[in-house]
Amino acid sequence: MRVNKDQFIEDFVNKLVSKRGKKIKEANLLDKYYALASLTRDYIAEYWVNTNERYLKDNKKQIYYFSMEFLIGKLLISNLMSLGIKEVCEDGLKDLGLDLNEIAEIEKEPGLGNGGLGRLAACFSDSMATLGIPGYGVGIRYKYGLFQQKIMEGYQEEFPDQWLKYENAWEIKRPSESVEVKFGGNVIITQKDNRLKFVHENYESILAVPYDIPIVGYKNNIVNTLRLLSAEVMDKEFDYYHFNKGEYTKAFEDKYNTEAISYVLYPDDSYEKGKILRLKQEYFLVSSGVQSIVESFKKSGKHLKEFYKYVSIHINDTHPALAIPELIRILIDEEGFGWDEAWKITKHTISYTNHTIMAEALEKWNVDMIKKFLPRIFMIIEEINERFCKELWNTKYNGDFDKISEMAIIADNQIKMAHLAIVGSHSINGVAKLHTEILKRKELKEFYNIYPEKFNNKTNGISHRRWLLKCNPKLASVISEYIGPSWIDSPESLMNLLEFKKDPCFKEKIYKIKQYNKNKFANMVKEKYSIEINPNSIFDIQAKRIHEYKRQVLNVFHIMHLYNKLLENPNLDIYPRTFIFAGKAAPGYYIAKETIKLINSLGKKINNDYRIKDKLKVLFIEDYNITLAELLMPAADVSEQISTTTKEASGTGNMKFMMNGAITIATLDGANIEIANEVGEDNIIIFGLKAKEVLEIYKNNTHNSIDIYNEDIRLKTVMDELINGFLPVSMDEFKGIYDSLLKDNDKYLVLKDFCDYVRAQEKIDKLYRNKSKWLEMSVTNIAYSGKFSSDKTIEEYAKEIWGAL
Ligand code: B1H
Repeated sequence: MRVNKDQFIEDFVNKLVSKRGKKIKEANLLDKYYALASLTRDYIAEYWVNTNERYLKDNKKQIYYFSMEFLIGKLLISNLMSLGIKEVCEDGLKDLGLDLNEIAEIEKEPGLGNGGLGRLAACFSDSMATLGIPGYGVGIRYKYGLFQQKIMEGYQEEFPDQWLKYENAWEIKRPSESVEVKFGGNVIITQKDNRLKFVHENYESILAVPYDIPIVGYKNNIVNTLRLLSAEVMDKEFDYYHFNKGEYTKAFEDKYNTEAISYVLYPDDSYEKGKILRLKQEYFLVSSGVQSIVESFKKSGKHLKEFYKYVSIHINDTHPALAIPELIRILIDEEGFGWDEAWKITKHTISYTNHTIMAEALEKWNVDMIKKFLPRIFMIIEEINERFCKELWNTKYNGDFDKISEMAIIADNQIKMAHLAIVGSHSINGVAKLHTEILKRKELKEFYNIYPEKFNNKTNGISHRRWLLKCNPKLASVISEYIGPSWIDSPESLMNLLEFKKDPCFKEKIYKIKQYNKNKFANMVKEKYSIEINPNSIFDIQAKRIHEYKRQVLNVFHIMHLYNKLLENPNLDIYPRTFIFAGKAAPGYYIAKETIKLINSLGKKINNDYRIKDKLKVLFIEDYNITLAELLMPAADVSEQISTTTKEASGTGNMKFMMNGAITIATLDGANIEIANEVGEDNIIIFGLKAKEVLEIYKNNTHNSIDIYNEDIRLKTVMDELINGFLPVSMDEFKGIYDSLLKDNDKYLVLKDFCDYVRAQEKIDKLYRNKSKWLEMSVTNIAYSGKFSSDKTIEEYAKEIWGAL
């Protein structure tokens, strides 16, 4: 859009008055933020309306991305950038004596996601808008996002995330587009004109109220919509009968129970929950989403028979998989279709992404629970299951009861959501090549055998606009200076940087920018934690959820080993390193929480040990979120991507670090493999067991952690230090971690990979000393990172899954 500085200043000053009732002099930071955000939304509005109008006219396929999580991050700066008016605003504010960054900082981040899966949904929304794909995000407007993490005495403590405490400047509430979602009750079956009719009775109604957030395409005048749904009571706000009797809690009980559905995001990443409230959340999202889509499709005047030609519904993991029976329900019960046609429409409409193969994360719902809360949906799932099992019997597996019950959607009183999602959709994709191969050859092999055409890979991607252009403006501008700005529209042209990987002048600039970003980070650390870190040390960062399979403990063991070596010989030549950790642990995940305590205990010991002359520092930065990630990625020298091979489906942090010039130390897992293939083995440090070896170990149970413990004295020392009073905690503090590694035979193969990890870390130490070589590696990583832009990923989804480009 176009606005000049004077016009902007006038608009802003007027907005302060109209929106906040204040003149500049009296306005506080919050007033200024809300005035600016509200003005930005006004600027967006025109394009938003036009986009919607065009989508309506265009007759193009509409893509609905259903996800329980959208981790979009702060929006003010990125919206200004997308509108192309960030500089003008910055200048205008400066004239008023104001600082854009200071104002933008006060925005509350919507923490509506746990990690990679939620952030992926946000990057995809960004890419769809920028590519002009008519894409809608559909999610839940949780009143409380992912908990805020505080570290107290080294332990994680959780606090509610009150992101809506004031107001959300970006959203528009649309009560008139609310829909009714029904829970519980019973289904009456009657027969009329030779057809069964299903009538749902005695249900409880909940209103799904939409709030729309604009998703602004990058300088293309397109604004897509993220629709978040909030649960409200249908009509009765409270019960006067109880109120009059003075029973206030009872009077408001229904309201509370209803609204609880959209109160809080479940904080367990990749971990089975099986909670009734979560089931209600999932159906709430899906039912309101599908109903609205069908309604608006009908308004277009087209026949529902053609629904799938104009609508794609993509489900982000199985969490929204009830979209399948819900669409069938609407088509049959409300629109009068027969089963066969409803089934065909549904299957052609829905596509599914699998994000994990870990057994504990595969969703299963108890049959009785679904029967009770979603009686009609249960009947439909039963029907799908019966027909599917019959198909198996009649085609491939006649008489093979074992095979059929293994593949069934309903078995052992449980509904397997992944099976439902595969059977009821036309596409299932994994999120990195290795992950997809494991799905096809192992985890979902039986399904691949019967539906090979449904399986495909779509390696994840990240928005290079947020993860380079926005979070590392200095790097972005030097890149543009050397290769021109075309990379912003076509990120793969970052490859043109390769031409300069040996150019000393360019490399020096890259070095200076890294130092600038490291200093910025060091200043934050000093201010917040009163810890001095050396910006000339290697910043070695592991930022992600705390999980055993991600192996923060392997990182810790290496640090302890270095520390032991320094204690033995304080003059040992170790390049100074600052090890930085960030990440949240699921509140109920004991070992993950202990890992946080372990990192902090080690930090306490090492950071205060004058003997090692500041050669090592260990930091745990609390409350990892998008905003912190935007500060961390640009400051990293080393990116830790050290999951047990085969366990990390893809990873996306790996791509963000690489894009900001960090060198990756990695196992050949998830998308690390594809990163390694791009940059070549000289530009990434690979270690550890290969997928084949890990699968072999798991299959044949050939691994014995006690043997490794006894054979490697370095490892034995470190392990013993967990429980012998070496760390400033009681001796049994880390017994859980210790036992998981020895007694429980180290499921994630930390001990097995330790030796090679130490070797790889030594290589990093050596490489970093060669500044010229290191910078060449760094530039090479940035150059190849364009491959991992979510624009490219989304293009593939659109062409190969949605049929939309
Ligand atoms: C990923 C999840 C996940 N995989 C359940 N699975 C959740 C599962 O609240 N839940 O119930 C939430 C999240 N998240 C991650 O997805 C993978 O571990 C990453 O490897 C991958 O990069 C990311 C995006 O595909």
